[in-house]
Amino acid sequence: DGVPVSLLTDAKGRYRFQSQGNPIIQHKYTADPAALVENDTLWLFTGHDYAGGQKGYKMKDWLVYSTTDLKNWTEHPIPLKIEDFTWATSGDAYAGHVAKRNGKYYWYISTNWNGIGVAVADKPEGPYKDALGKPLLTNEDCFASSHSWTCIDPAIFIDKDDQPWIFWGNGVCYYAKLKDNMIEIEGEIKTIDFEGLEFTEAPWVHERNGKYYLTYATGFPEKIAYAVADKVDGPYTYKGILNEIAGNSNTNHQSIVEFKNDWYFIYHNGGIQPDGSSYSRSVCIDPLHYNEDGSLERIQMTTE
Ligand code: FUB
Repeated sequence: DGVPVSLLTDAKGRYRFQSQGNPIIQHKYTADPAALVENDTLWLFTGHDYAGGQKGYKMKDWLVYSTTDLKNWTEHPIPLKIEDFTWATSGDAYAGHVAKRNGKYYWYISTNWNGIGVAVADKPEGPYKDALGKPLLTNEDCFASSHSWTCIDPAIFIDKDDQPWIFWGNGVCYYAKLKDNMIEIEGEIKTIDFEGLEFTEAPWVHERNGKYYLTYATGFPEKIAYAVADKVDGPYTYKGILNEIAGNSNTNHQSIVEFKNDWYFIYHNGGIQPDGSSYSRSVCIDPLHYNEDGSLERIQMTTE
């Protein structure tokens, strides 16, 4: 990546490092975090930006990290590349999200321009294989948008009744049910709409105490806003800004998870000096706090 660090990997190609605070990964540029908590391990799936100086996204593979304490991390061998999707090799490895179901791990990814795909693996660290050989969703499924990069940023939410849902979009927030097999859409594709919604991209849904939180990037440069509902498919009520513009990066892209009884807000900034930027981003983690009424305290971005 042009970052001066020599990677000492073990026999399985894993690299172990200690995070020195935010950004948590300093030897590579990482973006678009999506976390999955399984037992005592937090799995972190990210995009991978090229190193500094470039104008425009250059992202050709995705990365996977694991930790049990948010301090000691393992970087696993590259689990998935844009070229693994034969129908999207000209695209870029935009934001994705991994969900576990029926003992398998499903990685939903954006290819920019070419649609949203899904890859499957037996272990969270992969290796992952294209599950369909074609996109799961294309621009044609995004009936309410007119621009060519609208079919991006998938986020999965599996509800208490075991129903999996997929949210995605740029400019318009789309959602649909997934079938139990996780690789087909069930029924109609719909759009999220509520007063105050100015949706740029990066939807993420989580649930706490029976309330459903839809967080998403708003404006550009992006802030993260949130809305709350009693059901996963709404109606949602806008609640306000959760995270400010993330220093030196036009995009922000959050993931929210509970890990060992605490909640975390995971996002990216352009914080590595001197080359960090909107196109050479770095993943950060800060605590997420709820107020007694279920509203969210604004994120305090830290370097700790
Ligand atoms: O990383 C490429 C794109 O930038 C993502 O798909 C968006 O969410 C934004 O972070």
